Amino acid sequence: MRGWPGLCGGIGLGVMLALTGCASHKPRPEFHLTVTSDGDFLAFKPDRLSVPAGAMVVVTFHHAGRIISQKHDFVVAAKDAMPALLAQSNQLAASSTDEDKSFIAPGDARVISASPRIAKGETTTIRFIAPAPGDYPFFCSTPGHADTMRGVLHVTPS
Ligand SMILES: [Cu+2]
Repeated sequence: MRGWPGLCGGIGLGVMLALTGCASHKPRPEFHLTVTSDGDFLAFKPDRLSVPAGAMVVVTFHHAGRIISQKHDFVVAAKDAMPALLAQSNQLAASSTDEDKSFIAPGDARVISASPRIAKGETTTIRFIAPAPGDYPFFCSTPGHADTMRGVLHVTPS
């Protein structure tokens, strides 16, 4: 359940929070972003995102490939964590034949949020609370993809 910040935020629907409130937290502003793969190219569109610190970020990610058979995911990582995570994803991929398995280990503290791996034509959504201001890498963990399938999440002071 990486990326789900607990029950209050996890319910996540602004409508629900508006109707029911939340006993322990103030509702956070939601910030919706849409990201796609660049068709069959190994790239994200857009590859620069900007969100305010502390916002509930909702990213809808769509695999827009029509030919490519490889899956994509959308992983947001802590600063400077991408090289180690990519090395680990290569190891996990080499030891697994499960096409659906994530190449990101569950509960990895270096990961802010990670989507499931999705096939062409599929769409997935992740939610996470924007961290402290700064630039954070996002990438696809399928081995080799992050050479070009990467971007920067710019978190601004709220
Ligand atoms: Cu990919």
